[in-house]
Amino acid sequence: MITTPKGLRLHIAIFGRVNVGKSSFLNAITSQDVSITSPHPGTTTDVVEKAMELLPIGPVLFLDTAGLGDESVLGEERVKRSMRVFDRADVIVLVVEPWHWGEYEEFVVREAKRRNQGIVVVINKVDLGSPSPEVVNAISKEGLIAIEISALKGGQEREQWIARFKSALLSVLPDEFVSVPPLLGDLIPAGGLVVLVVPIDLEAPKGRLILPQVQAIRDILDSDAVAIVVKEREYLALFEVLTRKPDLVVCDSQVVMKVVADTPKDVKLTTFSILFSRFKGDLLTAVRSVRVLDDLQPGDRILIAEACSHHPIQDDIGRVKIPRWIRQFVGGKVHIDVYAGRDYPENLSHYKLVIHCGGCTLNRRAMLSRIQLAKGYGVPITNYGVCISYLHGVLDRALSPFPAIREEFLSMSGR
Ligand SMILES: Nc1nc2c(ncn2[C@@H]2O[C@H](COP(=O)(O)OP(=O)(O)OP(=O)(O)O)[C@@H](O)[C@H]2O)c(=O)[nH]1
Ligand SMILES: [Mg+2]
Repeated sequence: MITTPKGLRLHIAIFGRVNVGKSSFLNAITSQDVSITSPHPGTTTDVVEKAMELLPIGPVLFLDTAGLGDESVLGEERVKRSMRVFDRADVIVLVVEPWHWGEYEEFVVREAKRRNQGIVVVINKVDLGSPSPEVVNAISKEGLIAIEISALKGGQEREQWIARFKSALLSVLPDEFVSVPPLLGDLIPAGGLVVLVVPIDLEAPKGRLILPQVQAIRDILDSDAVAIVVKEREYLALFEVLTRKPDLVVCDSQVVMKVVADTPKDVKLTTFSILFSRFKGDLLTAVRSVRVLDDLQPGDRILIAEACSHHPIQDDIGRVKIPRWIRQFVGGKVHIDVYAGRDYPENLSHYKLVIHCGGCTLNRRAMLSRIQLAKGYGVPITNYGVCISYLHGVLDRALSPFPAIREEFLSMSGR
């Protein structure tokens, strides 16, 4: 049942000339025959609305409009109705054919820009031909994001272009439509006790804690709970002075094995990076993807992506430690590319797996967009924390605060 009021849904208006495949696009996305399609131009005559849950974005309302043809008269009632949709939309999807960009497209882009609406260009029917240089140039001149699709194709191809569409959509939609799950507040009772295990090693910045640790402390305080911060060396001794067991233990991924060993079995335990996988991204996707590590062959390529470009230190986690653990795990030589900062390869197709950092310096929208981009290439994407715990054989334990995801992990690994 759809209960979100229309006003809280992201309104996505689909514009395009007659017959470009607007309705076919909508039907493919919704996996339903929501809107009638036909080879005859002018099939959609009134605005067709379709509300749905478009994960990971949330509730959306698609508005499929009647296309304009060169013979359309701007004053026509049908055209007026389509134009009114502009005022209701948060984001515009402009569907075009690979060989046609003209006044109509310029008009839609101008109207959307005037209203500060995000635009995603969908170049449909690429099964009939690649986008012409005119179309490619016009899109790049306008600085627009475009994806190429074939709305009629099904199966994996459809799954992948839908992911690419979501990635593009995430990069243009207004911030208020990106809902952010709690960091850890929902995992603890009010008045609860959380222990944060924070190593102070060479990687720790001088005189302060790092962002995920600070955010965790703040979230614990906001939840009216108690935060205890301790290094891994003092962790075991802490239990001697605690009068009750903690409700949750969160540790740095790099000390997860020691912390697992030192923590009573019935205490929930996870890592900062796993918390961030949920907070900024998609923990379930990260957990499903990490299993790829089992099937890696020598010669396979992996991408390690780090959102910030901190100064790499000698024993850097992304550049040195994770690659070393992976090579030990795979028992052979895998190619590992490391990208840091704003750099993120446009083409991910030759990677078997992407391992992304927690993304504490990215906003959720950017992280989700990167995840969808990888899915768009059919490439599994996991996160540092999930990967490190998996490589050390303790992911099962580190998922204990997330029983549904842990169950899925256990069923996947047949353990
Ligand atoms: N070859 C090919 N044909 C497509 C594709 N997508 C849609 N079509 C065909 O294009 C025609 C028009 O599709 P519609 O989805 O009705 O297009 P529309 O933009 O909604 O058209 P109007 O509502 O008339 O403006 C239909 O015959 C579709 O089967 C595609 O990716 N490849
Ligand atoms: Mg239509």
